[in-house]
Amino acid sequence: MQGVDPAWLPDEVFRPIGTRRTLIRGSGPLVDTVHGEVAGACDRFGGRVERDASPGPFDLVLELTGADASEGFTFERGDGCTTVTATGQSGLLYGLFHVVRLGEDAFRKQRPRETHGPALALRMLDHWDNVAVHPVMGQVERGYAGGSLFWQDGRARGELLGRVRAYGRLLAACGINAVAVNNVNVHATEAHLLTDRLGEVADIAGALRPYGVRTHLSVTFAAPIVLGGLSTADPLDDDVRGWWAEASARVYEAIPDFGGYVVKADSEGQPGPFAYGRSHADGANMLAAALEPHGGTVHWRAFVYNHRQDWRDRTTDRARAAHDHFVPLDGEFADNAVLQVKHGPMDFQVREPVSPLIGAMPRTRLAVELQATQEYTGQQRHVCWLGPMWSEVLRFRADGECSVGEVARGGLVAVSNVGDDPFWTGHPLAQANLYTFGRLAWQPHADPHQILDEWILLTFGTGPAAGLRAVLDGSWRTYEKYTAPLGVGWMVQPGHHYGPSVDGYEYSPWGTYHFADRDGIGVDRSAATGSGFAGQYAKPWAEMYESPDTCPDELLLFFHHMSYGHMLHSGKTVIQHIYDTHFEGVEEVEAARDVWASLVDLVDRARHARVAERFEEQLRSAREWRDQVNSYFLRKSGVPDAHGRRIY
Ligand code: GCW
Repeated sequence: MQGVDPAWLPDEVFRPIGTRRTLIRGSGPLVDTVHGEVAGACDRFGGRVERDASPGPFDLVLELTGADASEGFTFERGDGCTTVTATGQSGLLYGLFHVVRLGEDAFRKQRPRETHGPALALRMLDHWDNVAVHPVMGQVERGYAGGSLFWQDGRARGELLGRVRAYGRLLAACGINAVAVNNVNVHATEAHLLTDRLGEVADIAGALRPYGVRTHLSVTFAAPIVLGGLSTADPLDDDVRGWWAEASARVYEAIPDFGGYVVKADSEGQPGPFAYGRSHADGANMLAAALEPHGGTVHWRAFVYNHRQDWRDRTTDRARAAHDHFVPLDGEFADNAVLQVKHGPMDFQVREPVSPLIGAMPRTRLAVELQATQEYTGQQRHVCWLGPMWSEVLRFRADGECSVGEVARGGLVAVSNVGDDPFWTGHPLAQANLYTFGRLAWQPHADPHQILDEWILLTFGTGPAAGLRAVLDGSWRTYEKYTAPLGVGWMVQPGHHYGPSVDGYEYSPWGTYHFADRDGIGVDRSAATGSGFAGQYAKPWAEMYESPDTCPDELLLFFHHMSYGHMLHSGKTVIQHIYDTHFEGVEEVEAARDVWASLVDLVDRARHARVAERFEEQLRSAREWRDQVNSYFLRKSGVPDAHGRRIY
């Protein structure tokens, strides 16, 4: 696309294929896509592609050997020929992108047959995109990459769907196979996508389909009322059930491979089953029943908590809410209902423990939701590569035995960080988060650093690779250092969530407090003396988090209220840790900015300039964080910095 960053698919990565002779065997729309990719590469680089029974020899054979829905493929190299086989069309497409990632290596040495396939069947991005620009949230809620990729001027991007197709291509190349195209907060205009504006959703689905990406839709629980004119949305009411069944049948007439619904119910003001005295299983199962005849799935979000809490009320702990609401419903959800759980118990802070709900619903299909859009991690003005955080989450032994990556049978979901920005993600380096998400969803136990290397080499080539690694690798920990300390979270400006405000959420109704006073800081969530949240975990974790002696430093203030003089496992006091990390964090941003500046001749101009400009803002903001946080705690505690540095 003219003027659009090719991201991890610059033409150059197709050179090894485009200079060779390829045979493609099999037929179907995705095989055509594979053919189109290879033919395009050959046009650019002078190679040749044939279909079906052409005489050889060939350097690469891509062969469809079946007609199933499998996404896996085999890869091998022998007798001077590289062969990819797949029994399903999308498997062939993923096999092609595997060859692209390997580059020249795919054609070098002999390789015995390897089998590849995704660990998780559903690898999905949720777009919080509105069709109409929302007066407060803008077009993309928590979006930092311009307007929506799907919706423009109040409609689906008609002739611009080429951009959507290009997006589908990028997603396929990192293994993502599903997209929800609108915000989970479903406003009045967007509610109609389910019915009279379905054609627009079908257009988007049509643009994504050639790359094996299925379309999902966020729907409002109140749809039977707001769209159907019924007087109730009670999930046990026959008319309501009938309405959903008919609406869903029409969706499948328009979009035969439609993925299903995403629902945010009884959450932050969205309607839900509580209004009718029904449970969330009743609500989810009603939608599951409507989708079931067509093979669809409902993704029901577990983000249910009291957002009108009185800050004086110390008996309510928001961290407990999802577990309290949903664990009693384990086993009640239909097979095609997936409970979608945020990875942490609060809300995408830079550091949270893994949600205890994830290990506590063995009889429910769970999907785990991550946030690629950097709402609380620098809003794509700061470099913050989230791979290590996500990897820690996915490897965490949720129930004491199985990892989150294994427990998430319903899939892995990320809130998208993409918009209509020419670099896709606002900050060009935030593309690494999107790519890493896709690859981790394919293989949750993959080494995130290898994934980062892969992204760097595809996107930038070898020249600036070492510099990019230096800039990105530790960037999440750097961000953590200069923002809220030791897992306590939240010290952000209310509303937009950018920049520091230590007490911004301290006296608010959102259930997000740090309780700092002159003696100490943190939230007592122990079972013995606090909210009892620590007791929601499976055995080894419940015990570990219960005591400050065994709680890991980085989560200490999430679980305990500690004095400033408390000695951490690191050998520093809480207060000295706060000072030190805030000074270090800013120094690390300065160093990263300098590394980036040194890459000026190795990175294309526009991209280099965009990142350089964002680094100035990151540095300004990091200094603001450092000085506000350090000054706040010096004033509260009266304890001076051991190194006598400047605090205001
Ligand atoms: O993190 C919060 C965001 C809201 C979002 C909500 C959710 C879509 O601040 O903007 O609403 O989470 O996940 O539903």
